[in-house]
Amino acid sequence: MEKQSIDALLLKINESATSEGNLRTKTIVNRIVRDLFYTIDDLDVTPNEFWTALNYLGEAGQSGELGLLAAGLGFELFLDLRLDEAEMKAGLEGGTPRTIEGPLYVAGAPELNGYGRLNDGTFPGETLVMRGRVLDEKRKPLAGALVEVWHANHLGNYSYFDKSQPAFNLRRSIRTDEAGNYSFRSVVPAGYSVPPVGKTQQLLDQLGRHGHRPAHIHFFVSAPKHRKLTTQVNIDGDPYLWGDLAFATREGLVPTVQHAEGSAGKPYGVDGNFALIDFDFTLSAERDSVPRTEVERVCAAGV
Ligand code: MBD
Ligand code: FE
Repeated sequence: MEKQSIDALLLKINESATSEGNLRTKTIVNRIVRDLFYTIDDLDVTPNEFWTALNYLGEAGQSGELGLLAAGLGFELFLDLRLDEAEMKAGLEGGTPRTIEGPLYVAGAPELNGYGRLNDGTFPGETLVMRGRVLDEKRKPLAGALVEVWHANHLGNYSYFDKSQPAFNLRRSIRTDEAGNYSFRSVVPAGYSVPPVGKTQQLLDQLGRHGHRPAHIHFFVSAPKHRKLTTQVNIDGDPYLWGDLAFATREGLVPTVQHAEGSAGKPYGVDGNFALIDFDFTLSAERDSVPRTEVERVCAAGV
C-alpha cells in the first residue's frame, strides 16, 4: 500500500476523536499504531499472523508472563540504558551500576536492622554471607539506608511464585546501621529459567533463544534525598553469566565469591565453609536534572 494511503487512514482515525482525551496517550498510541501499520504492510503480515500475535499477547497476559517477556525481549534493559544516558548527559557518573528489576519482586518483606537471615535454615543450599556498606557519592556511609534484597533458591525458584517455599523466603529489607553497614546470611541462588511450557518459552523457541538467567541477587537500595538504585549482583562463574536471557549482567556487578571458613562465620552464626561476598552500594544524590528512578510498577504484595 502507498504510505500516503496509510497516513490518510491514520489521520481519519485520529480525527474521529470527539473529546480531547489524554494528549500523551494519544501521541504514544498513534505512533505505535502507525509503526504497526507500516510493519504489517512492509512485511506483508497475513491476517493469520496478526491474529496469532494478538492471541499470543492475550495468553501471555493471562499467564502473568508479560513482565518476563519485557525482560526477555530487552525492553527492561533498554529503559535502563536510557536512564544511564540521561544521567551521563547530566554529568552524573560513578555509583553502582543499575540493572533491571525483573518481574519477581514482592512488596512487604520483613525488615531487619543491620543484619539478618533471609532463610529459616530448613531448606538446602550452600550458605552465603553478603555484606558491605551503602555509601553516598563522596563515599560517606549512609546510616538508615534500606537494602531490599530478593533472590531465587538453590533450584532457581522465587518464593511467592513457588508456593513450596515459606512466605518471603529469601526476601528481606535490611536497614543499614550507624556505620552504613548491611549484612545478611542466605543460600547461594541458582540461575532462573522461564517456565518451560509457558508463553515466553514459546516465543523464545521461535527466536532460537534460550530462557536462562545466570544466578543473581536483586536489590533496591534507597536512602532519603538519594536516587533509588535498582540493581543485581551476579554469582561469578555461572555458565550464563554473559549469556543472560534478560541482558542484565554488567561490569561492576560481578563481585568475587570468596570461600570462607572457620571463625570467619562466627558473627553470622555460621559453622564451617561458606560463600562470602563483599559489596558496597554507592547512591547518587537526587537532583532535578535527571528523571527520578522510582518506578510505579505493579507487583505482588504479601504472602
Ligand atoms: C528473574 O529472576 C529475573 O530476574 C528476570 C529479570 C526475569 C525473570 C526471572
Ligand atoms: Fe531474578
